[in-house]
Amino acid sequence: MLEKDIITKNLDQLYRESPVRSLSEDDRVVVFSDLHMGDGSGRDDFLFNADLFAYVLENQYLNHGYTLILNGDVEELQRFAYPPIRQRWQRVYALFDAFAGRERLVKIIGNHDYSLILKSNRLSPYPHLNALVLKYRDNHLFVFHGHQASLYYTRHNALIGFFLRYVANPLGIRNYSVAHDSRKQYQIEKRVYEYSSRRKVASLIGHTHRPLFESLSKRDYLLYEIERLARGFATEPASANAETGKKLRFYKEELTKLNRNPKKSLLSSSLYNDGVLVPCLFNSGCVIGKRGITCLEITRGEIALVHYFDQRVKSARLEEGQPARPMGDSPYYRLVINQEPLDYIFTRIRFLT
Ligand SMILES: [Mn+2]
Repeated sequence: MLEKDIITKNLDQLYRESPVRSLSEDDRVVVFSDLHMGDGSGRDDFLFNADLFAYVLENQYLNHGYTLILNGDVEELQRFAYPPIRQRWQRVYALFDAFAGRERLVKIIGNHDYSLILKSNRLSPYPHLNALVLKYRDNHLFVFHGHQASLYYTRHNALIGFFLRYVANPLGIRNYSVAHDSRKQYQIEKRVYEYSSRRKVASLIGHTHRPLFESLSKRDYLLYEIERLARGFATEPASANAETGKKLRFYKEELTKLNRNPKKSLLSSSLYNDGVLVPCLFNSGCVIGKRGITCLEITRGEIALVHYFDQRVKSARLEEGQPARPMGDSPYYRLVINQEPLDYIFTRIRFLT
């Protein structure tokens, strides 16, 4: 059996066995993944955005009726034991508890916190799912971490865990994971893209730490925007030209920067280069980014990719001329990167596949 076929079979099984929840226009959902919470030491990747994350959970989501979906790799159990994580991040767990107390917490397993789903494991108080299907009208959103699209992770996860905990950790190797291997990242995204497109579902994953909206990476998005802005430049009112020109130059610079990074060269190939783009793949990104946090939001039948950041990256983001909104009196900012109605997305999935 081909590797590709085994993965299709695995994902079909994952899908079949997933609980299904209906999603209405009144429902609000936020999806975060890849927190990689550790023990608070210098080797803990979660530390960098921990305050920002807690602030956002409490002020943007908890008291506004959102269901919190944690889509895998919440605890970094391949490098740390569970008790010190729980001990160090009590404030964050108190927030998870508050969502759970209102029956608005869904915790999905990833490859770095996999042991928590085992029946013998009594460490975590939350139930864990392998995946969740959200049913919106007649359409389906398939929410899972993403490592299931790689035989490498489904077969060797325990071994990788051993390496990270007993070899990489003492040597001070940080964040050794799929997030830093562009070839694996690309393969996983490509497989989930192909699967979702074939099954006519929209998949919401994490795992690769790369935010994706409608199957578009940042590079694809920049190319699209440059095309669109350049096309509009000639026909728009002259008064808008200065602003459009500024954006064009900025996007061009960002693209040049991306292209200059040799590690990213593989990722420059689009996921859909063999045909028309199908907007069936979304990735929430991660909580441990050096440029802040990204997540996926679903409200009023629309899905959005949202970026939260603080003053450490503020100047860079605001220069882009995008409407980042300061959050209350906090040093934090919220920026909706992209937003589309689910109906529009599923119409395209239906007709383009
Ligand atoms: Mn992962």
